[in-house]
Amino acid sequence: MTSNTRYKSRSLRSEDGREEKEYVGFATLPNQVHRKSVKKGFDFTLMVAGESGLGKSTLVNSLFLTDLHKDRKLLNAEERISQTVEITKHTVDIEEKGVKLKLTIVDTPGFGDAVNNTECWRPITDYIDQQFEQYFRDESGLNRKNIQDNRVHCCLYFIPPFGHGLRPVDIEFMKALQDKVNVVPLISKADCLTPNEMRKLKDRVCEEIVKFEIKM
Ligand SMILES: Nc1nc2c(ncn2[C@@H]2O[C@H](COP(=O)(O)OP(=O)(O)OP(=O)(O)O)[C@@H](O)[C@H]2O)c(=O)[nH]1
Ligand SMILES: [Mg+2]
Repeated sequence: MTSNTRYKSRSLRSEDGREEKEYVGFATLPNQVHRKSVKKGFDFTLMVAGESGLGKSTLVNSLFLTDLHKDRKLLNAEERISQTVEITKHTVDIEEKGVKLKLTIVDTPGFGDAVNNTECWRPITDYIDQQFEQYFRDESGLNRKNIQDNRVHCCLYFIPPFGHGLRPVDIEFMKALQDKVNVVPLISKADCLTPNEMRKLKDRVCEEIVKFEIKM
């Protein structure tokens, strides 16, 4: 096989007028896929989970959805962020250097208010499973071009700052999620701790994650 048959090439005139050779062949497949997905944009879904009152909604609001310093005024007790009672979804379209990203943030109600916290992760794992099922159904359907990918890609798990590491409920919670979604543990309200306390807690949490074989 000569090089001619192996790679067909065609000439393209680039923006600055130079002649550019673009190879046509399967070697360009990665570029084609790349171009196609950049044009279409990406979907990314981030979820927050953990005990009630650890600042999940606050993080969501301050990260993406509200401008902290715009018309800032101190709110009274009722106007402050209220407790989340159901799974809520916010979507924002972000564009950076021509690459579009549809970012979805899923805020979940914290556990810990009930007397019995066994299986408190159930609503969250159910939600994740539902999104998988929805995607599966859409993919098996006729109109596969415009599927919106709502599968949860990443879950931030909030660890309370006042304990001495992970509690049994934290371990169980993360273990229930670990095979469905990428879990990223984070220590909430870290501003309440001194740098020393912070380091100790972090080391402890890392040790326990290894000990209990939690996949991050
Ligand atoms: N010190 C400190 N307080 C915080 C931080 N983030 C949030 N808070 C406060 O913690 C309280 C609870 O915050 P929320 O964001 O409502 O907590 P949540 O995790 O969404 O609670 P649920 O909706 O019940 O699950 C609020 O009074 C916040 O002002 C933080 O990083 N540091
Ligand atoms: Mg909340």
